[in-house]
Amino acid sequence: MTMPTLRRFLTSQAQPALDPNLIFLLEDVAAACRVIARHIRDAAFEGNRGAMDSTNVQGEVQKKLDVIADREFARICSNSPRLAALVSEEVEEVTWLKDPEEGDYLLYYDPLDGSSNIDVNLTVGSIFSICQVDRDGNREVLIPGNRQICSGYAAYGPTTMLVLSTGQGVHGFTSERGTGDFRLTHPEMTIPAETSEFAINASRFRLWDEPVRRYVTEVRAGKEGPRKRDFNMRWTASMVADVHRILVRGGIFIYPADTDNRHDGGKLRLLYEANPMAFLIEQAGGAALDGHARLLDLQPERPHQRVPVILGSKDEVERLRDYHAAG
Ligand code: AHM
Ligand code: MG
Repeated sequence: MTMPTLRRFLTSQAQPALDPNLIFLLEDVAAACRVIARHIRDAAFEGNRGAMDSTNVQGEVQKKLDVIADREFARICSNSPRLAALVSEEVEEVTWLKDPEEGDYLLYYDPLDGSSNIDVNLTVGSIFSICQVDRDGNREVLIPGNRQICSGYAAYGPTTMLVLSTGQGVHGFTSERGTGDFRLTHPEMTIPAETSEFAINASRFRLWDEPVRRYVTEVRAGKEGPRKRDFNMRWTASMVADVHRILVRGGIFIYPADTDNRHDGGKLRLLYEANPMAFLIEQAGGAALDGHARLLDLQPERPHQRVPVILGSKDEVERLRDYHAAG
């Protein structure tokens, strides 16, 4: 069976054809992810386990690998000929590499998502999103997710995978041992509309609003409850791993606003966590909302803005939307 490499896929299978400078940028993102995978694998030998003394822009304790992953993303992708700016979870200010007239693309990324899982050797990932620069020459990065031209993630698990969409479906690539090349192993990933699996940090039950409590109470009641079937629960505390599972076998992922995080807007960040994942989920036939509105239609107000996130199999996401609408 032939499994095209990422380069072959991007250069010959995308219809309409992709801009070569976008392909160069995606190849740089893939290279950064390969390098980050190596840093994660060898962290124990290179003194890179554990936390830094510093906190990041969000006031969160940074792991050494958060800082390394951020540095590698910036170092490798800054070479891309038409990349104008970087927006990273780990960096407060937007990094402008060029004047908007001299670049075409904006790259948003969470260099190492789920970093609480690094030291326990569970799957972590990198998430990225690409938008086009403002044609009027403005230094603007607050662009709604419906204008993303590409998004994806790398999952650093038992295998290193890169899953992406350029608006023509969702495709998964696995890094081959030896060359490290990403090869197309999961073409046309789609999410079934129906599911019996949910993902939420259930320890926060007491903090949730009524619609989320109602939904979770009903699915937990299983066959004997109003849903009349048993549901399974999974929560890895690594959004990449949870979203990857949903792209492979369906499910719903919920990180709602609650009484503890509402003053921040929620937990997950809009530009480099919610939007790229929402783009993938919709491209795979699922739905992605903040409870009421489509995530991709939200107008960002700040680079590090947080939002509630509900995404995955359409029927379940819409059911939870209806519970929110009912109050
Ligand atoms: P991070 O970017 O600081 O790693 O935070 C994002 C992560 C997501 O990967 C995951 O879904 C969530 O935070 C886990 O939250 P919790 O610790 O409440 O389980
Ligand atoms: Mg993150």
